[in-house]
Parts: sequence; structure tokens; C-alpha cells
Amino acid sequence: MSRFDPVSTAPVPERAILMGVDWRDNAWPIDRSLDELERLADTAGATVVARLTQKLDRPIPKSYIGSGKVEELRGFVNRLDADVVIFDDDLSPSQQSYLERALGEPVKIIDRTALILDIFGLHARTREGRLQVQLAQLQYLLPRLRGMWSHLAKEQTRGGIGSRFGQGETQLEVDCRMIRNRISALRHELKELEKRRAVQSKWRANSPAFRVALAGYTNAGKSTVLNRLTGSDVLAQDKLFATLDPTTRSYELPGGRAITITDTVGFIQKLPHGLVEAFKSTLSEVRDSDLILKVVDISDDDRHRQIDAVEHVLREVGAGACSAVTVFNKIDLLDSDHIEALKRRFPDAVFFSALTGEGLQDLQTRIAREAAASDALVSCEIPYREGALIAAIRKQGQVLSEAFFDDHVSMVCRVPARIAARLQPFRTE
Ligand SMILES: Nc1nc2c(ncn2[C@@H]2O[C@H](COP(=O)(O)OP(=O)(O)OP(=O)(O)O)[C@@H](O)[C@H]2O)c(=O)[nH]1
Ligand SMILES: [Mg+2]
Repeated sequence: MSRFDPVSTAPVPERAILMGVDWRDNAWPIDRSLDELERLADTAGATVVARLTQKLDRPIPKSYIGSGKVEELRGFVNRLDADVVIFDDDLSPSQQSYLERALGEPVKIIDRTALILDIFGLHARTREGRLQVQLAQLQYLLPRLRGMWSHLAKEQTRGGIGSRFGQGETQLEVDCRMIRNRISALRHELKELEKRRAVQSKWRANSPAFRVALAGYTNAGKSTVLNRLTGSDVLAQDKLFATLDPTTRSYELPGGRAITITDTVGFIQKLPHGLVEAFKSTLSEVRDSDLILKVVDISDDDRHRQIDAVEHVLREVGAGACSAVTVFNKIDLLDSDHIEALKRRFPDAVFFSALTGEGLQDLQTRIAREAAASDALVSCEIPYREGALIAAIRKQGQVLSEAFFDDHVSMVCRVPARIAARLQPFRTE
């Protein structure tokens, strides 16, 4: 079927060429990085028709890649009738517009960041998620407007259709101002939402439930882990960045202890800093948790590089020092000898399959152990008027001994850190 088939009503997938630079000190081998870029392109609805690479020590300031490579790329674009060239690293606005001119209209030049921003735009569901993505997209767009308008400026000197649009520079200035206004409106709106989130998280901080957050590389299986543990039905898909907005579920551990588990956006190597910035308030869910479960897809050959990338983002959001447990997920995809060897190598990790449930008990036991370890042993005398606090101790903690007096109860108990803080005024030693 031709791509211009007049009968088909489905959107025609864009034909994409991937362009990667093999830097001398690449953390990822270029092929693996391009495999991932291809999955991102696929998630965004494009079909990859070719991949090109070049070995370089550093980017060429004007054109990013060498001039011979630009020519080669142009040949590929024409021969393969490509709609878009996707660079695996960030291009500066001027490199992007130079390449667009060099390769000729109508091919689009985008980079990894633009592709990720596009996918985020497709997957954002909540108001906050959509605003965060819009903000990051406009911030990306603003410095690139000049390049876009240069096409129209060119048209103006030639006359004809397009030449009557706006007035070159003035129109550019109008657009820049509009985008800047929109950016500050978005910032304002997000601040308001953030305040609301702060109220919620303060409320949660007062609630003694132990808070667990799932973090990890995109597609590691975080949402499936949440579903397996809590019996929920959040979207889990073999797609990159299926989850964008955080979901929190309460959950009762087998011993009866109530905890909450939060699933959130996945990480990726070369995650654009602007996006981390835009998602700061969403990612605060991870930073403010009592325990991070670092979910790793053990079946992925790149798992070590993925772990490094996740550590990098966690540090960036200020969650680098939080207590954490590594969960090697998808053990159903490995043979048992391999798993045994890995267990010996990583004695502290939990081995789990969110798909089959294998290792569920180990995971539950481990969470319970971590929760118990964060508890404090407290002796206190609590006046009866603090009924809610007494009830919280009974519900969330363990009463080891108690004696009743006229106006207070005297207790020795083991309680979560947040209850221990509330017991501070009533402590007896
Ligand atoms: N074989 C196997 N597949 C799994 C397991 N856990 C998750 N998957 C699959 O891996 C894919 C990704 O799972 P998700 O739960 O969406 O992953 P995620 O980490 O939430 O990914 P994003 O939200 O996209 O960042 C889905 O196709 C799941 O069915 C597992 O234990 N074994
Ligand atoms: Mg998910």
C-alpha cells in the first residue's frame, strides 16, 4: 500500500532517520542508544527507515556533524523520502536551523529532547501533567522561533503565498512575547497547583503511613509492580513513558500495617534537564517518600547503564540519599541458574516478577522490614485528651506495655518515625 493511499484514514506514520554521534567517552554504546531512540520514535508514532552514525571527539559548532555527513544525510533523506531526522543528542537552536536549511524543506530536524517532549505531550493525562509538559515544550520552542520564521522571511523576498504572513521580525517579536506570556502564566498556574500539592503532602506527612515510591528506568515495570502489590489496574504497557502522572495507592502489608505506594514517571538516559525541572513537584513524591523501590528490568542487557541513569536523576531531584531497595523485576525472563548467580552477586536486592507474582512474599517481607527498621521505640505518658494520637499508635504501631492512670496512659511502644515526632512532648526518658 502506498503511503499516499487515498483510502486509508489512519494517520500516516512519519518516516524517520536516526542520527547518532559516537563520542569517544559515550556512557552508552551508540547502537544501544539508537535502539532506545528507535523505541522512542516508535512510541511517538514514527517509522525508522535508516540510522546513521559518525565518530567525533566533539560537536562541530555550526552543523553539529561534519559537512560530509550532512551531505550523506541529505542523500538519505531524498532517497528514502524521510519526513524527519532525529538526533540522539541535544542540538542547539542554531544547529537545528542550519541543518534544516542544509537538508532542505520539508524535512524536520528534531533531537531526543523534542521527541521525549512529544511523547510526554501524548501521555499526560492530569491537569498538572499537561501544564508541566506544556511549560517544558514552550521553553524548548522559544529560542527556536527565530529559525522557524527565517523560512517565512525567505518567502517574503520571493513574494507569493506565505509572503503575506505577518511582517518578518515584527511577527517574530509578537510570537516571542506571546510565548513568554504563556510561559509565565503556566508557571503561575503550576505554582498554585504546587501549593495544593504541598497541603496534601503535609497532610500525608502527618499521616503515619509508611510511604513507598517506585522509581526506575522507563519500562522497568513500575506500574506492573504497583498493580501486582495493590491489585490496582493502572496503565502498564510495553511502551516508553506509559506513566506520566503519579498515582498513590494505599496498601496493607501481610502483617496488617498500612502503607502507601506511589508510581510515577520513569527515567531515561539523557533526560532533558528542563523536563526534570518541569516535573520537580511530581518528582517530589519520590524525594519525600520513606523508601524508594528502585525497579530494574533484570532481563535488559543495559540494566547497569539504566541503573546509573536512574541514580543520576535521583541525585538531580534531591533523592540520592533516600533509603532504597533494589528490586530486580522480570525474573520470569531469566533461567534459574542465571538468577541464582545474580542473587549471590546482589545479596541485598529483591528478585521479583510483577507478571507472575514470583518473589511477592520476599518483596512484602522486605518492605515490612524496612518499615519496621524506621520505627522508633518510645516510652511516653499521653493525656487521654490526645485520643487521636493514642488511636494512631494502636493502628500504626505496636504497644509493648501500657498502664492506665487518672488522666493519662503510660506506654512503651514501637511506632513509625512520624508518630514518634508527635510523641516528643510526652516522652518520659
Ligand atoms: N515478562 C515480564 N514483563 C513484565 C514484568 N513486569 C512488567 N512487565 C512488562 O513490561 C512492560 C512495561 O511495564 P510497565 O509496568 O508499564 O513499566 P513502567 O516501569 O511503569 O514503564 P513507564 O511507565 O513507561 O516508565 C509491560 O509490557 C509489562 O507487561 C515482569 O515481571 N515480567
Ligand atoms: Mg508506568
